[in-house]
Amino acid sequence: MPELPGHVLERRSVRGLPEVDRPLVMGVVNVTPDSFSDGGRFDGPDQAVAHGMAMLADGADLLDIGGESTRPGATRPLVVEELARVVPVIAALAAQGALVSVDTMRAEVARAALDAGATVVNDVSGGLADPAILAVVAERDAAYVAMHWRGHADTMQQQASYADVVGEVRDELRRRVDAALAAGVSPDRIVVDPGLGFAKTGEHNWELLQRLVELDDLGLPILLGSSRKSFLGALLADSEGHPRPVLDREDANVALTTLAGLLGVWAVRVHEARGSVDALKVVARWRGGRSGQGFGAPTAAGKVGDDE
Ligand code: PMM
Repeated sequence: MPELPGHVLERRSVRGLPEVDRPLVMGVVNVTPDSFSDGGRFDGPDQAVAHGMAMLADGADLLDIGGESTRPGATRPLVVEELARVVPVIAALAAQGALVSVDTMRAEVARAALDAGATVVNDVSGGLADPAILAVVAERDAAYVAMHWRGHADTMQQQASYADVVGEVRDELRRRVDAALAAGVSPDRIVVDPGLGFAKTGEHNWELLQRLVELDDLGLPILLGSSRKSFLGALLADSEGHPRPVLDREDANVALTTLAGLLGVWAVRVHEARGSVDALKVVARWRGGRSGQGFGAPTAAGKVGDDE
């Protein structure tokens, strides 16, 4: 296997979730009228389910269904609204055999989502918004993503202040993991996520990405969510300084998926599966694995195509 300069993350897996020699691809299905990235595009249950199925066909390993926008400044939906958005979509996708994660900070929504067939709880607050969520995860032995978070969308950017962003994110994540363990969540079911863009400036995001290996001290699989975020828009701004529009940041995100694959993260959370799946196939093949092994539909590995 070719060696990369410097350190890379230790290979880790999550009990009960697919174990393959590459990062998993988590496809995002936002069932919200106001998500910053695709708000309103998939807010009907049928469109959301169709979008999820299309991402699975593109090779996504699991689908993350969310009914609350975390866009800076967003207001929170009522619990009943969030339930009405996510539960039918989760039930329909799980019935089709999809592996489903629910993106929620609420215990009540997590419980209903698990009842509807979800197997992962992706909590952007790491248990801070609703500490009762940890007991739900523990009781159901669900997989749990603890993301780094400092406050709800209406105040989070005021909390983007760090002396050492990587050290503080690591220490704050460690406290969230300790809280999850204390609530009875199994250590082999926990994933951590630095929470790019959550109480972080673009500079903070880049520093976290540059020094990601330092989060390996936590001893847990790492999930990364960079897809469509504003730090990519700023990076790709035009000559007048206008950020690249949200739906036009995919190529840069695929580049980040490639880097994440080389570092060896556990999973990437993306709004479009195809480019990231392709990038990870390239990384897996370059590393010496079988091209495309374990992704979606089987491929004719090694087949000579018309253009070769
Ligand atoms: N980002 C968003 C929402 N949920 N979950 C995890 N674990 N990590 C993230 O980076 C993350 C998340 C915000 O983006 P979206 O609402 O457009 O999907």
